[in-house]
Amino acid sequence: MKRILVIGSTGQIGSELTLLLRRLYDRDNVVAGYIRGAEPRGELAEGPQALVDVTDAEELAQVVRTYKADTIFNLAALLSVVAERKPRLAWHIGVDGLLSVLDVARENGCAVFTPSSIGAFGPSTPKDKTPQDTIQRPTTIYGISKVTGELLSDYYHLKYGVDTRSVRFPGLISYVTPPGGGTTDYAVDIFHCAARGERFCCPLKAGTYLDMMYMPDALSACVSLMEADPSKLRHRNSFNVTAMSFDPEGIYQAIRQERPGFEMEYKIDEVKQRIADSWPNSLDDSPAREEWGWQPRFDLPSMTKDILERLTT
Ligand code: AKB
Repeated sequence: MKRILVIGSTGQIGSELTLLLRRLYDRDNVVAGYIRGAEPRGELAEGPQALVDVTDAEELAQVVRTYKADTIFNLAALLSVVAERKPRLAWHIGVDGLLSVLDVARENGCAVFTPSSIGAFGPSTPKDKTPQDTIQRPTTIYGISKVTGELLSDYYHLKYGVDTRSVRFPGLISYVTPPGGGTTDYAVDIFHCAARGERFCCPLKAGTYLDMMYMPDALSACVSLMEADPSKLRHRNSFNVTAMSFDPEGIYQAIRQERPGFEMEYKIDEVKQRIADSWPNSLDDSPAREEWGWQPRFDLPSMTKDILERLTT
């Protein structure tokens, strides 16, 4: 049975992932790591928890030793829009923090999962069906940190044998946890507006295609990759994964299928638009499908139906 530390357990993917891991590996084997001011609440607080700031290497090493963790889910990061406002902090958390995680993993024999993102690609990357192995010259500090993280994780695997694995997440859509400072957040906000019967003000232009994924599929990607047979993995950091690609008109029409009175207008946010324009329209995730059986369950219509039902009942 694994003994898991989740760093950043109270963030967007962290809280739902921690609860799932506790169901799969027993509550007492999964420690919810949090930073001051973001303490676990509700169901998340009903299990082991530890103050662990990824930028404090001593504290991190202490927590890993105390709980005898053998697997670390390192979810600490600033998302793309916030990172553009705080580039040094984004680098400190995303790169210096990751180095501390990799060092502690090396010393204590831990496996490490650190998500990358579609943000690891840039304007010179092929935009459609972006291949697994291709040009990565991102123009955001978020993307630059993610590419560095991918390289460092592969380096620790090749040089020290640390079992590092990762996926490049697209925009994650959850009806449970609110988004926090990302470019793809509109695809979450739109559902809350639709469920409240309000008109939605979209920050990205029609025709801005981005990869997206419903949270249950994102959680299953984390678990399946960390359970995968290592001898089958030709890649490690990081796998392209996607479930759907749509633009604002596409999600608007999908919601109107369920809520015909729903209305949307556009008010473009220049920062978000610039970031989105530098990212791919759609990823090719066939290596993830071949090497560890990645297979999303939800597409745009089934996700839309599920979210609206859950938000309105
Ligand atoms: C963001 O928009 O910053 C994130 C991402 C795609 O990595 N959701």
